[in-house]
Amino acid sequence: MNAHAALIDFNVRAHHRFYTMSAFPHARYLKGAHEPNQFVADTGTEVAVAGRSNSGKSSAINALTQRNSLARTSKTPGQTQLINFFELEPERRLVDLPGYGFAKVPRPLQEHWKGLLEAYFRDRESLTALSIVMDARRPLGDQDWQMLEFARGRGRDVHLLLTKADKLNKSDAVTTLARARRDTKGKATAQLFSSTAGTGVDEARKQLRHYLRAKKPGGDDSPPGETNPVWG
Ligand SMILES: Nc1nc2c(ncn2[C@@H]2O[C@H](COP(=O)(O)OP(=O)(O)OP(=O)(O)O)[C@@H](O)[C@H]2O)c(=O)[nH]1
Ligand SMILES: [Mg+2]
Repeated sequence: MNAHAALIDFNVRAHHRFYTMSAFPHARYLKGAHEPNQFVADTGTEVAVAGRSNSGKSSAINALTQRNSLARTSKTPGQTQLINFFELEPERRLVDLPGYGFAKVPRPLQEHWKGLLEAYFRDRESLTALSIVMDARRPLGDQDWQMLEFARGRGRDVHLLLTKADKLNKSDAVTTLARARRDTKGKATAQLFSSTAGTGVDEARKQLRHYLRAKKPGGDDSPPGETNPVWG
């Protein structure tokens, strides 16, 4: 790259950085937990992100925080093997849960994760809501439903991110969203999302902020954007 091109490149990056620094400028990785006694202190509020392995959870966390590599992303499924805690602001966290549905994970480890998740949902008072990330081309698989019912059974709100929406044409995307909303009516809210194209990121962040403000699981104030048709 010659000097002129390098300068332009620098300017573009600086510009990009300036405009993408604002969501959660102090977001940081706190720790990964393999056992409940490694969870960070159960104070403030947090929102967990679950979903099939490779569905795009870590990418969604990066898009929501406008950080390229806060959460590790990978083409190899099963990369997130711990409950990873991220601080967005003091006492406000996002939590990346291990992806489910990855057959190559040895059974004892799968059993361990199951126990870990049960402990997390049972005991975690700061957990106000769960976001389930799913590939918009294959939404609401059996395990997504299990996760949804599991979280609802423990009094948590659920918000579905139908991600990789960039892989669908407009009309398929609209149909998929309408069907997901119909199928989960009264149990979850849903929206289209794309980490790569930026679709629905602002809306999802708005919902996230709403959940993080909630005092107790599920919150008691009404959801944001009731006048906004993007929200279910
Ligand atoms: N086209 C497209 N690809 C995406 C999108 N989000 C994620 N991906 C790709 O999907 C793959 C998996 O993304 P991750 O974010 O690592 O998925 P994950 O759910 O965290 O995966 P595990 O941690 O392994 O369970 C990567 O190759 C991403 O680049 C999206 O919105 N659009
Ligand atoms: Mg991940």
